[in-house]
Amino acid sequence: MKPLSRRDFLGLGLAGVAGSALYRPLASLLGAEERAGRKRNVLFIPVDDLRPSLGCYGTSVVHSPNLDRLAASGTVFTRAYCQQAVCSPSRTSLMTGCRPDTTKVYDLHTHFRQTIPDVVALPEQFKAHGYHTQGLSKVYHGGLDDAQSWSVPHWRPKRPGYASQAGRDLIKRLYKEAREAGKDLKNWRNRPRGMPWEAPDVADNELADGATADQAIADLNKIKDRPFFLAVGFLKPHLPFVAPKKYWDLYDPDKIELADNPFAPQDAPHYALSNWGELRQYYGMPKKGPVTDEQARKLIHGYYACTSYTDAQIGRLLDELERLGLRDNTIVIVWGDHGWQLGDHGMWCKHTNYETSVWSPLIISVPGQKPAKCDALVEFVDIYPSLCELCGVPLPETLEGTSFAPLIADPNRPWKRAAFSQYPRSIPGQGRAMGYSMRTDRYRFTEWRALKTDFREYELYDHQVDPKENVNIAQRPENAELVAKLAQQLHEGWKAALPQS
Ligand SMILES: [Ca+2]
Repeated sequence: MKPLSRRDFLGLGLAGVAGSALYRPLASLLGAEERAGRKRNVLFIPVDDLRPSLGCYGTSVVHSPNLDRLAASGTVFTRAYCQQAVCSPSRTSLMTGCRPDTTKVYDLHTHFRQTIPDVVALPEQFKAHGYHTQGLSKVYHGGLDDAQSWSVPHWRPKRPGYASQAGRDLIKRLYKEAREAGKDLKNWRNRPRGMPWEAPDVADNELADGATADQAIADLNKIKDRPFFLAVGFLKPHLPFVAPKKYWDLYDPDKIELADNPFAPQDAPHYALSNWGELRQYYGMPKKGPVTDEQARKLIHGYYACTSYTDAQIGRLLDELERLGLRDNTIVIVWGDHGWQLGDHGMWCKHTNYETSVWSPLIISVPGQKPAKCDALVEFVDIYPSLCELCGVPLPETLEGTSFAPLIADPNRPWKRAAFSQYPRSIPGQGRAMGYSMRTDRYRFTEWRALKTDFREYELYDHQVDPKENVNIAQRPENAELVAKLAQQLHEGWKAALPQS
């Protein structure tokens, strides 16, 4: 393995000064067109709630041929972590290049323009450096778009959430009942939810993501002759699991396997788990207690069907890039905004610090690169500087991530010592708290820290023997020294975990 020299490391920060000597280590990644001075395009694809259950991540039961073919031409990051496992905090961190303790966006209603108004968001930085930037569907969290990021107004698909008559009738009835009960439906928390799944026999573009792919294809044809940063967000596999029937038919319901650890991790603090209230809001889901095995099987089936539906839409974009002759000058990056519990630890949805919530898919394909799987620890906050570096766009000084471009050239080089995530919680008797979590090569270590008291509690999982995080070993006397060491590393934070020379 080639060590990362101090000079290389400095180069990561300065590489945006395109043409500087420090950019040379990555020249092997540049194609003839870039060397001739043509800017690379970026096709930027966020997928809502996509966990790394994909063929290219070794989950052969899931049909993801298009993401697999993208992976076969690029780098699959097998250990990429989001900074907070819920839509807006994760996306805000990624899009601003700052961590949640800097963005102060820990929830679904705070906009980063309220907390860090002057930050230059990723598309905005590209826009300021000669790119046409355009956003379709969910890029920032719904309702929290950032107009100054885009060269033209953001576009949103207009399709109903349900496509079957029964599904539409149900949601209509639930809204009517809520209105009659005097609920304030302007507050999204009060809005009724319909069925958690549906398999309508409709064309792809009768649902939102198919319509988004149509729009993206039309826009690619309009913008193909100028440098572009096109962000195309897909909504599935976010709940409700509504996908055209043909994607459900890819899976045999009798062969759907349930999680083999439907229990809380042994000796874990009870508040570390989520009560998956997001799923419980849907029609027919239990208000408390577990779902039935039959419901679990249907949920997993629906999640996979929605994954395949989005995979097919991404395939259409890749085909169009090829057809337009853009593939050899366009970086394609796909990321899921966080993981998802599919019954793991008896939980559903995200909202935790466990591996199942923070471990997320990240695939990038850079023209001319050597395809690879990369096991280095990378963070979503690294995406901003990486895309800048790969496109010769300068890096703002506010960024809190590190460009992983060197890993695309050399996937085995030494890299970060840890990846960091966090999640706020209320702890009974202690009030508001933050769980700070760190993934090292071997361990997941989490410190739960009350914000107004001295309360601290720890979780420690040894991935070498317990990759599913089933047993918390933080309280074992023989691990006291290890816990102290990891706590110290956690407190030293991300700056101390950067690649060393
Ligand atoms: Ca999400």
